[in-house]
Amino acid sequence: MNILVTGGAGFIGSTLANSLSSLNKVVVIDDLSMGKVSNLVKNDNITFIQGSVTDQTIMEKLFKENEFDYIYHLAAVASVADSVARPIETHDVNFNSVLLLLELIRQYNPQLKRLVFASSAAVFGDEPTLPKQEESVIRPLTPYAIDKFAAEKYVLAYNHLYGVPTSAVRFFNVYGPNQNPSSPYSGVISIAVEQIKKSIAGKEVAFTIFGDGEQSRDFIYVNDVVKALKLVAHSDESKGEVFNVGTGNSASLNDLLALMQNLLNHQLPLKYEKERVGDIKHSYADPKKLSKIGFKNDYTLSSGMKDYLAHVFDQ
Ligand code: NAD
Ligand code: UD2
Repeated sequence: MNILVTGGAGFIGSTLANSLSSLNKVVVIDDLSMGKVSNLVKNDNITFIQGSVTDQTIMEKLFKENEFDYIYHLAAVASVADSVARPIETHDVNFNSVLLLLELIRQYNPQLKRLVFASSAAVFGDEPTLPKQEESVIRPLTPYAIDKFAAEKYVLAYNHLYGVPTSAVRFFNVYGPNQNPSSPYSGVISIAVEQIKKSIAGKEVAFTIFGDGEQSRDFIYVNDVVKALKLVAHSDESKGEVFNVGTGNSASLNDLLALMQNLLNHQLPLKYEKERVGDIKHSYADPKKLSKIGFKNDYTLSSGMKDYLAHVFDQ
């Protein structure tokens, strides 16, 4: 199969591209604004193109030169904070690129078997009802969340309007190897692992907890996210549908930090600051719809964390 992974040098994208590359030809396009080529395994099945999904010339050339069987659109500015600071630029990536992609598929890739679009649990915003089902109240609060929801709607509309085979997935809080800890808004687990690594190496660090640490999230391991992406892409019942991708369990930040410190037998110095503006207190998915098409997560937070730490400390 010939597969396109946009944002394929990023955290989730590279994990997906590496997994697909054992049996498929994979084309990765990424502008390396967050991703790294070193995230990708070296093999002849992966073709890397450095470029922006917003660049019409590059994207048109890509579709003139390839007939894709599957497309996973993961390219995005994945930072909520960035979207608040730069709404116009992030709208171009997080929304306009999706519409461009849909039009290119319509024009050049009629044989496509499926486009899977990466949306986010951010679309739910701060409406407190839990667990989150696909039909739960949508209350996007930031340009990132608004763009994700609008893009989701276009992706699914192209299925019932033009017959383009599409699906969308809303990731909850994904963690695992290759997650870039470099930004203060990187995934909390990637930041905590980075800090505990420095602390074990004897560096003077302290992990900052925004609030009391009782905030909870549905942390899903990246290997389970890749499994869900492939399942949604290949399932007949998933066409034109959106799926929440989470474990259905939540853990507080305090539980998470305790788990990490127990697994590494190391105390991580902590400091407390006030809650981040716009932070939601609790979030977790109702995984029913995804389980109905056969999904079952392989990792608990404990086994996922063990696998992640093994990658980090064995490097
Ligand atoms: P990431 O930042 O590692 O991956 C995004 C990739 O897209 C990066 O490699 C980046 O360089 C690339 N990119 C950004 N702008 C681009 C452009 N204009 N052209 C081409 N490439 C571009 O983050 P991730 O966590 O792997 O996110 C992947 C997808 O999943 C994103 O769409 C994100 O919004 C979504 N998502 C992630 C999470 C999570 O918990 N990690 C949660 C919800 C949704
Ligand atoms: C996630 C997504 C965000 C958006 C949001 C929607 C990531 C990285 N973030 O934000 O894009 O989809 O969900 O709900 O995918 N925290 C600390 N200390 C730190 C870092 C974080 O206390 O150093 C807290 C943070 O304030 C929050 C929790 O940890 O309460 C989780 O933070 P996060 O950025 O990993 O994820 P979240 O859910 O806020």
